[in-house]
Amino acid sequence: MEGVHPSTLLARLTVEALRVGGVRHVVLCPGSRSAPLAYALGASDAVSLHVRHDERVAAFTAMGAAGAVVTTSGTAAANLHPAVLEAHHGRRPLVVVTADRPKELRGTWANQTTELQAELYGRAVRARLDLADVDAAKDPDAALRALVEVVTAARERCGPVHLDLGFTEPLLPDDEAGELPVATPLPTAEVPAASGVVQPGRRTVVVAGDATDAGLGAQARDVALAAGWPLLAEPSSGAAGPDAVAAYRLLLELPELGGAVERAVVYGRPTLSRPVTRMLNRPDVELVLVAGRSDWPDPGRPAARVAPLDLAALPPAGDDRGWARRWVRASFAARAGLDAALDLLARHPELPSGPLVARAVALAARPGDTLVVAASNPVRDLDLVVHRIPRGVRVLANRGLAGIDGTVSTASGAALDGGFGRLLVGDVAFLHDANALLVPPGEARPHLQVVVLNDDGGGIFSLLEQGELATQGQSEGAAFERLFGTPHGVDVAALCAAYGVPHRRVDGVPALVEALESPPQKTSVLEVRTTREGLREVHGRIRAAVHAAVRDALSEL
Ligand SMILES: Cc1ncc(C[n+]2csc(CCOP(=O)(O)OP(=O)(O)O)c2C)c(N)n1
Ligand SMILES: [Mg+2]
Repeated sequence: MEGVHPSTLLARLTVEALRVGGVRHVVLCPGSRSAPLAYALGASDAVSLHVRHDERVAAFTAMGAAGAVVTTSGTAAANLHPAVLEAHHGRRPLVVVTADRPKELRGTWANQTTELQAELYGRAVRARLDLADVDAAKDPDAALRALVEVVTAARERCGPVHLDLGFTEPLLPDDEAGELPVATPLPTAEVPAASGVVQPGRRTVVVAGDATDAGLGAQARDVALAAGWPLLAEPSSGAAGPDAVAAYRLLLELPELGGAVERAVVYGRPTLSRPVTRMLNRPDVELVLVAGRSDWPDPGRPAARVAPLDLAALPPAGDDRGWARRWVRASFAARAGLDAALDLLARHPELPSGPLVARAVALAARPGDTLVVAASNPVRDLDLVVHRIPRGVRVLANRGLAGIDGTVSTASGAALDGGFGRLLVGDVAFLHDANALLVPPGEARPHLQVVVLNDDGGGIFSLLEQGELATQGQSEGAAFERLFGTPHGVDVAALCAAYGVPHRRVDGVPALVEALESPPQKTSVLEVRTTREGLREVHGRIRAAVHAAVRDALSEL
């Protein structure tokens, strides 16, 4: 590319590397130093381009789309950090491209430049490249290979990667055409096909935790069904659906079910409930971890084995028919007990309605939909009714660090492919990321229905130790409200109006169901008002109803 300015050349090489590295969606924020990238992306058909103002939003949007985010230098790069950390811990591919000054201008007080940028994300990134345009211009083929290697690492190693690109002025487009090197995809590393032989004769449960690799969830379900083992599936495991045990976290509390487990075969990373964590930490429970890729994080205690399980090596179904029958019965009874408790709740609109809303959202999902669920109560409410999610629904949750930031952005990124997406989110998490609704008028707004469960604050704390303490006296209660409950009184309708996003408020289950059945085109908000008052009691009632139904059913065995 004789004659092309180095900054234009590096920008074009970067777009080529994104294309060949499998990136389909690029989210760009405006900036001057990143202008060469903006021009190159705007002129390319190789990727679809989305523009956002807010870098934190852009990064989570890119993560939701398994794509790339492109920003200018300085604090813009720092605003990507939450998504980088989530992608690291949640094992989601994310390509971060930050524009920088050439190396000689860093650390010289040049405007909007920090010498920390190239290594800003530390060990959170799987691979990184600090490349100046003048160096890329000397050997474009080598530069392209280096770029492709880093971009490809995002997918292959399931995590974030960082390209910090030093651009020299002028930061303007250069119409000079020229031969651009073309990259060929790197060969993908094979997942080693190890097989784990699981000895028969132990009371086993299959735990399917959060997994971004949907194949892992499908494997968990197949293994559970083939062996006749109960499937304890978190919503974002890829194994949600009618095969999963209903209200499993409540069943684990019972000695004849959870107490009798001798072995857990764990897929993905379970994070949602204390009964699961407690079971996995029991020294008498043998732990078999099934890793889709080699570097799944340590569960916190030594596992007996870490291996992709070979289906053929499983004990024959019915290895312990009594065990399987016990769980099947329990799950049926739990479904009925749970439904009865939720139906009763529906008749009391003055009580917290989270689990009821979660059931309606689960039932409204259709195969092919994407359902994103926020941290805090929403994901735990959905976990309770995981068996109500139809098979074939893609369920995502930011469980890497379980942050309440970036959730609306993640969901809108996940819906960028054109399919229908729905997000179930609490009010605080929604407000935290309200800027995800800030989409420039010319940009495509994804088909996303945001269901905000508005209990005016952080309901989850009522269910934790802090909430228990708050029940003990008036002053404890007042302190709790200020420090943890954090009511805000925000007018969600007015907020949505400011962003130009359609808002609708529904009261009661029939109106909710109707609104879920006919989501408007593009992005919309459906607000369900509820209360935090009585949350502990509601969960107590659900637990009691499920336990009673299950005990009853098991006593007949
Ligand atoms: C970025 C971040 N800050 C703080 C927290 C701690 N936190 C967990 S849940 C929660 C409250 C969430 O409230 P809301 O979204 O309304 O859901 P609810 O608990 O009411 O169901 C907070 C602040 C977090 N997880 N992530
Ligand atoms: Mg709330």
